Amino acid sequence: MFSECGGCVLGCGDSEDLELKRRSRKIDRDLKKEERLKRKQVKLLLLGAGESGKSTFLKQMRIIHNVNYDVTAQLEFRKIIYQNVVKGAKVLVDAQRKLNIPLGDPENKRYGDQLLAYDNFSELNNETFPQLQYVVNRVWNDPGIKATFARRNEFQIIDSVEYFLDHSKRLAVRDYVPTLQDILYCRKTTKGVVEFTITIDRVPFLFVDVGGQRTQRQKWFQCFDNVTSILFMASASEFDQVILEDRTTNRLVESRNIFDTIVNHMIFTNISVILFLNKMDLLKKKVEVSNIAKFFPEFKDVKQVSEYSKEFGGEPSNLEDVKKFLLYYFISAKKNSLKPLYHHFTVAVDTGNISLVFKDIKDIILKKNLDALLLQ
Ligand SMILES: Nc1nc2c(ncn2[C@@H]2O[C@H](COP(=O)(O)OP(=O)(O)OP(=O)(O)O)[C@@H](O)[C@H]2O)c(=O)[nH]1
Ligand SMILES: [Mg+2]
Repeated sequence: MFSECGGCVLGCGDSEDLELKRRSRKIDRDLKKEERLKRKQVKLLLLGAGESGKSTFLKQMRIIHNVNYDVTAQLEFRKIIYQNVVKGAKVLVDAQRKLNIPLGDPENKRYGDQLLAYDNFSELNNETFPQLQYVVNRVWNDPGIKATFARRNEFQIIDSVEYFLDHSKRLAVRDYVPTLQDILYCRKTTKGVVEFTITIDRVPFLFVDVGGQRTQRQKWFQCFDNVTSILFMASASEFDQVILEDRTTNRLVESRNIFDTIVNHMIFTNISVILFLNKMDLLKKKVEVSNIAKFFPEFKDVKQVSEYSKEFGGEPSNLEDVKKFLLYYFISAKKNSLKPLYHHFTVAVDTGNISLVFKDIKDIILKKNLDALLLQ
């Protein structure tokens, strides 16, 4: 008798034949399982300009859903945090000199010189940073540097520099381990595409985090398949700043242009878009010192904000008026009035805030996913 595979002719026994069949059935089962999982999977695409808070949002997802950072990751953050602090202090000294702002204490000039000469960033660690902390602190506490910092919209500096410079002493100990808050403030530009899956309510959520800077955006298209929802991050506090890439284009204009492309893109016709007007903590401080109407003259003209029925002629120092304008500014980019657009005002570094916001959007997303599954 020949077995199905004809193996006996070659001298192989029935048991080998059975083993082959068993393996083949297992592969089939695994493939089906993978297929089912893929269909059930929620794919969330994080989009938005550079520094809008996409990676910070993903960090919050890990924190909120208890996907801990291991020791290697924590130590990696430590290194980047040290770089954030020293580079930030160095940018401030450079700007103070270029803007011709006098130092409060002329003695601090030599500390500034020391920082400007420093370029050993790859060597920064828990042994080398403590040696520099005094220099960093002297510089940061100088009134001239504080005056420079107040004009930070005129040059390029990361938003978290204030947080880290205020905490530099705490970071300058040998056994320093970044706290979750430190990790949230840690700034590292995303290059390429980062995928991370978290199982939430027994559903696999695949978060896709991309780099938002101009050179990174050509990589976005490779992630556009099978998207459940788009989480679009816009930094609301950047209305008086220009982008790093060309140092000319207003950051809010850049952000809205990207939003326009995404929200009106054919491929996303049936995809829900959730807009996050992020960095509300920074916007709150910003409206007190910077007049949005100077950068967006239409601020004064906006009389009717969709979703808000009341007449509107804003007050630039009023946070609520500015929020309404920003919402209008983004919503008005959407050409299809029937396409729903959800929005949230967020502080991505605030775990409590993002936890509440995510609870809200999770329901929308899961419902969308269920609808899609039922349609299949
Ligand atoms: N104060 C404050 N800082 C924020 C907020 N959201 C993000 N940040 C900080 O802003 C910086 C940029 O955030 P990222 O999450 O790296 O921005 P991104 O969109 O991933 O940027 P790319 O990777 O370049 O596209 C980080 O230092 C964050 O800590 C916020 O709501 N408030
Ligand atoms: Mg990023």
